[in-house]
Formats: sequence, structure tokens, C-alpha cells
Amino acid sequence: MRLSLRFLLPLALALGVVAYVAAPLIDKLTFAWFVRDIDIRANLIANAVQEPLVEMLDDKDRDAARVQRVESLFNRILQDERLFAIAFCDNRGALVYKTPPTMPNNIRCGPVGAPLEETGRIVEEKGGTLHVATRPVVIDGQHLGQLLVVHDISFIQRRSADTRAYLVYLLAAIGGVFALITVIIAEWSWRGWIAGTKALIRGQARFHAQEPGAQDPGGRELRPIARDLAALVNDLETERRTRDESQVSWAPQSLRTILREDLKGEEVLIVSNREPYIHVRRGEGIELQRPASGLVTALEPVMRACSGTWIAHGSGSADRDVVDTNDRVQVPPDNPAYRLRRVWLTKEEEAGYYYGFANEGLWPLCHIAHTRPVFRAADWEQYREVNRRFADAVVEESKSDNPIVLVQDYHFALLPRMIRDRLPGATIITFWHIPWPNPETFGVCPWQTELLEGLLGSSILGFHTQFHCNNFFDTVDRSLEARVDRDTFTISHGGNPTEVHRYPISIEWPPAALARQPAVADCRDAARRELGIGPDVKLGIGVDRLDYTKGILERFAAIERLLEIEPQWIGRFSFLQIAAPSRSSIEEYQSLDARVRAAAQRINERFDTGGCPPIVLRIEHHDADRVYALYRAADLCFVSSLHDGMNLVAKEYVASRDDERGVLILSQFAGASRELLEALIVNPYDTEQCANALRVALAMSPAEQRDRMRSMRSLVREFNVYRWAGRMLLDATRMRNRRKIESQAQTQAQPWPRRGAKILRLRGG
Ligand code: ADQ
Repeated sequence: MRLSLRFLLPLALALGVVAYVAAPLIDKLTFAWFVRDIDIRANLIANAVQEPLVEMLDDKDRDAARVQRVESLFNRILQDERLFAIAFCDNRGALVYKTPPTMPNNIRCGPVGAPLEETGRIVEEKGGTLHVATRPVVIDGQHLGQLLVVHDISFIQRRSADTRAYLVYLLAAIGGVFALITVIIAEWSWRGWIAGTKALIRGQARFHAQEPGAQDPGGRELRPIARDLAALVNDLETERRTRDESQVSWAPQSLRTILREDLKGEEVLIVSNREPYIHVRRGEGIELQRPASGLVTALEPVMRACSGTWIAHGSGSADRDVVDTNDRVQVPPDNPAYRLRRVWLTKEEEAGYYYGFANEGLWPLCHIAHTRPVFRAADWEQYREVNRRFADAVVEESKSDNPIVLVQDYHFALLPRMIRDRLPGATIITFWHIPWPNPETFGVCPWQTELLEGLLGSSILGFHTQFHCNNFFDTVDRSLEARVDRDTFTISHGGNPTEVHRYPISIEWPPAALARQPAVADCRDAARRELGIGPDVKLGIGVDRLDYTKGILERFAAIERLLEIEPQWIGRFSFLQIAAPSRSSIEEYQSLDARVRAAAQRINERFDTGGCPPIVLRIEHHDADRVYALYRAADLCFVSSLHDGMNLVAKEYVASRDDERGVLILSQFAGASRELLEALIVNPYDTEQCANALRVALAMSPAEQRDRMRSMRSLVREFNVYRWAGRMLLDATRMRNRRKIESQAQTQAQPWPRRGAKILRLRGG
């Protein structure tokens, strides 16, 4: 109704003003017309009575019969209801004759010899308004007197009143018809406009505005508006992109600015399986550990900048000892910046959800590393239950009903939908840190539909590469009844749209660990001393979780092949492999551990020189400072993943080399190979190629090393982890703004259905 009133009130007002201004004008005009008619009538009457009147005047004796005849003529004329009276004044100005005798006295003769009045006088009388026309009576050039013809013109006023009433009725009718037409068209257009706006908000308007023959949800006439809105959205997006692209140095402050200015300090929650800080019991005391995880490495600086809540599995032996009654602890302990909420899992839950479904099922399913995924119904049950427990924690920790929730990784494929069901206003950004396989490969999972539906509860779903996004689109296309729009990168399923985008993850810049490092020369000397190898021995490094996807065995095979084809490196090249034990309760990982150890031992025995082993294997966790010191000591870093979402080791190695030296050998199957193009890119399955890359790296001139390293460093500096998180948060902002516009549009559209509902209620009594 509010919308109709917006049209109707001004219309009624405008018509009222028109009536107010037009009525007196019309009155004046009709009065003038009628008076002119009366003047003409008076002339006619004066002409008609002139002759008998003259006869009567000529008759000195006043022949009674003639006078009677004249009077009866006057009386006949007076039968005209509008003619009120006729009178005659002689040429001295005396009223000598009047009929009827009741004619008002104040109607007098005009001055003698006065010029002919073309228009009569208007005289107000008690009984009404009179029109008095004075006409000279002239015969043969002799002026005999004046004839007064008096008309009652009250009828003009009555007609004017009628005309005014008709005018008001007419304007009211016109107003009514116009209002009806306007309201109908407005409702019609409004609905189209809403549809168009919604389409635009979903990013379809550009398509509809540009594609010839495409169906137009907003109506043809609304295309210009859709175009304008599309241009506006484009401008906003361009501004966002420009901000993203022009901001060369992304830092924690950039994230704080986004949170403060764009997200207005809105609540941010992170959910991941791995916690960023683990409290472990050591004898009498408690030790703090940082896990060897790319995910944690990436998100920790983001959380420091956002001061939100991180929800994770409390896996440390002393974790329960340091939390408060709500299972929360402030971290980092020395300089608290955010809250860690721990979720406790039983041994059975951990076995089924983490080791079972996530790491024996989904991990091998998503990595092409030729390890068969294992799916057990019991593991699936635990996976579902643990996802539900984390959803409970999100709802408990959330202070608002529309927080921004960053869901991390393949451990929580069901969580986005569970959060969406309980916090419909939440902006859920899910990041899938590992590759997404093609539809055929994903199709072997017995619970593929549930996993996809779970993920599509997200507002934004992120992958490292466009290739993984495309695989996801193909998988959904193949498995679900969903609308997949690759132009706008959107999938609509079950009512809410999910945008699928590429967000290549990175590391913090500058890395905190780098600031604590001695000079490269010192790192080189220290490492060589510690490893017991000569100062001239070239050192290679590999840093990984001990995982079959990392291609550690393939790496060793390449080193062995290098020593075969270029034996001059025997005793002059050593490769340090540090491998953090990982998922060691899974058989596949235990067997990998054994195979890696055996391979290292075999190669070392084969090329034993009694002082410089080709492979130094350290299967243990190292803290970040130590890892960075070793990166700086090494002449080359070898990343030979068989399949890897991104691989942060490659970026860390580049970041650690502020001396612009060192060579990176990088697998073509790691997401990082799409960005670090100056690395020596290899196929880890091709042992000859990898050995050759090692040979090239060992012989590479310092100038070439510098050129390559400089270029890679500038890329990692620019595309650091703050940018990764910042782009997701900016996209979340854009999405929240769109949702706001959409809900405003819906609120404004509500009067129509509400009005209909009221009518129905009234009809229903
Ligand atoms: P990960 O498979 O864990 O990550 P990666 O990206 O290489 O792999 O990160 C490993 C991290 O652990 C690095 O920060 C590294 O320094 C650290 N690390 C490795 N070995 C270590 C050791 N022995 N001691 C101490 N620290 C060690 C998953 C995906 C990747 C993706 C990341 C981030 O598999 O493809 O890049 O998430 O999204």
C-alpha cells in the first residue's frame, strides 16, 4: 500500500491544484460567454420591440388599444423565463414605462445622450443577479429615449456551479483511471524490477542485458536500469579489484582495514581440524608446539590480524589443562591476539572422522597419487557426527546471527550446510586446501551427494587453482540437480547460491622466522658443520610432512639417478630431507615411513664415500626458525609432490632467500607451479627429467639464480597470505552487501503480497 500511496497522493494533490486553479477561470469564462449571449439577446429584443414602441410613442392620444397591444407584446416577450423586465425612459431620462411593475427601483435609466453600451450592467439584487442592457430608441435620426432590457442571469451562476461540480467529478474520474493504470503498471514493473534486480545481484543481468534473445527477467523496458545497475556493480567490483590489485603490499594491517572499514568489525570465526597451538605434557611441565601444517602456517597470521575465534580439535596431551571452563584459551600465550576454542574428540571419533573418512577416504580420493581410498560406513558416521559437534561449537561461539565463518578443508565438507541451517545469515567461506578430482574419480565415493550438498551450504567455496574449480563445477554438474553458471562462477542448489573461486594460498610476507635468521653464509656454515660435510659440498633440501603425495621416494630416485649420470657429485652433493611424522597410525603412512628410510639407506650405502652421504634423512618435526635456517643453507630445494593443492614449502624457500640465491625444483603437479614459473618445473614421475633438473640446478650460475629468485620473490611478496585472506574477506563483504540490497528490495516488494493477504483475510471474514 505504501507504494500505491506514493503514486496516488501526488496525483490527487496535482488534480486538486488543477481543480482549484481551473474552477474560477472556467467560471469567469462561462460567465463572459453567457453575458455576451445575453447582450445579443438584448439587442434582438430591443430591435423587435423598437417599431411597436415607436408607434406607441407617436400616438399622442395614446390609443388604448394600441397601448394594450404593445403591452401584450412586452408581456409575451416577458414570458421568456430569463427576461426579467423591460422598461423605457424618454429622452429626458424619465422612466415612463416598465413591465412588470414590480421591477426593482434601483434599475434606472442611463444618462441622456450616453453612448451605446455594448455590454450590459450587472446588478446584484436580493432575488439574484440581473443583467441590464440599455439600448437607444432612435427613429429617423431622432433620439426618442432608451429601452432597458433586464435579464435574470442567476441561471449563469447555477450553471457555473454545475460546471464546477462536473469539473471536479471529471478530474476525480480521470485521477481514478490514471491511478488505477499507474498502480497496475507499477506493480507489474515492480515485480519485473525485483526479478531483474535479483538476477543482477546474482550476476545474471550482464548476461541478460547483453545476450541477444536471452530471456530478460527484468522486462525489456528495464534493460537500461539493469545495465546501469550492472555498471554500478561492475564499478564496485572494479573498485574492489583495483583495491586488491593496486595494493601491492598486503600486510596484517590491510586485513585489519578490511575488517574495520568493509566488514565494520564483524565477527570472524575459523574452523579447522588442526589447532594452531598444541599444549603437550613433557615430564612435569607443559610444552607448546606449532604443528607442521600448511593450513596453520597460512591462517595463523590472518587470525592474529582479525582477533576472532579459532575452533579446532584439542589434540595435545595437556590441552585440557590450559583451557577455561568453556574450553577456551587465549593464544599466542606470550602475546594473546585471538581465542582458541577446543573441541574434544573421543579416540573412536578421531579414528573414524580424522584417520578414517578424512585421511583414508577423502585424502587419497582427491590426490592422484595412486593410493586407493578406503570408505567405511562407520567412519562416515563418525565424520558426520564430528561435523555436527563442530557446528554446535560454531553456534555456541558466535556472538551474532550473521558471523563470517572460515571453514577449513576436507575434514568439514558437511559443516557449511549444518551452519547454514542453524545460522542462515552467516557468510560461510569454505576453503578446500587440497585438489578437487575429476567427476569420475570423485564418483567412487559412496557419499558424494551428501558431501557436495554439504559444501554447497557455503557462500563462497575456494580452491587453489582454476583447474580445481573447474573439476568441482563438472562434478556438481554430473552429480546434482543444481544450476551451474560458469560465467558468474556460481552454483545454485537448495535455494542459496555458492560462488566458487580460485584463491591461491601463500605465506606471510616477510616471514616472521626470517627476521630471526643469521646471514646466509652463517646458515651455510652452521648446517654443514652440523651435518658433518665439507664447506664446498652442495646441499639440497626437502621439507615435507611424511606423506605419500609429496613424492619423497620419487625425489630420492632422482638423486640416485643424478649420481649415476654425473658421478662427480658423489661426495660433493648431499640432500637433507626433513619429514614431519604425519598420520602415523594409518598403515599406508607407516609403510611409507619404512620405504623412505629404506630408500635413503640403500642409496647412501650405494654411494658411500665415508663422510658425505647423498641423503640425510631426519624424520622429525622442526620448528619454523630451524626450517628457515636450513632453507638458507641449501643450494637447492626440491619439491616433487605427486599432487598438491599448492605447496607452501616452495614459497617458503623462495621467501627465505633474501640473498637471491638458490634454485627451486618444483613439481608440475603442485598448485605452486602455476605461479612460480621461474622454478625448474618437473614431472616427478619422470626420473630422468628430475635428475637432469638437479644437474642444471647444481650448475646454475649465480646470475641466473638471482634472476629467477628475484622474480619469484616479488611474486610471493605481492601474492602473500594476507592477500589470499583479504580477497576472500572482500568477496564476503561484496556478498553481504548484495544480500543487504536484495533483502531491502524484498522488504520494499512486500506490500504487494501483504495487501493480497489482507484481502484474503477480509474475504475469509
Ligand atoms: P600440507 O600438505 O601440509 O598442506 P604444505 O603446503 O607443503 O603441505 O605445507 C607444509 C607446512 O608444514 C610448511 O609450512 C612447512 O614448513 C611445514 N613443515 C613441513 N615439514 C616440516 C617439518 N619436518 N618440520 C616442521 N615443519 C614442517 C595442505 C595442502 C597443501 C597446501 C596447504 C595450504 O596439502 O597443498 O599448500 O595445505 O593450503
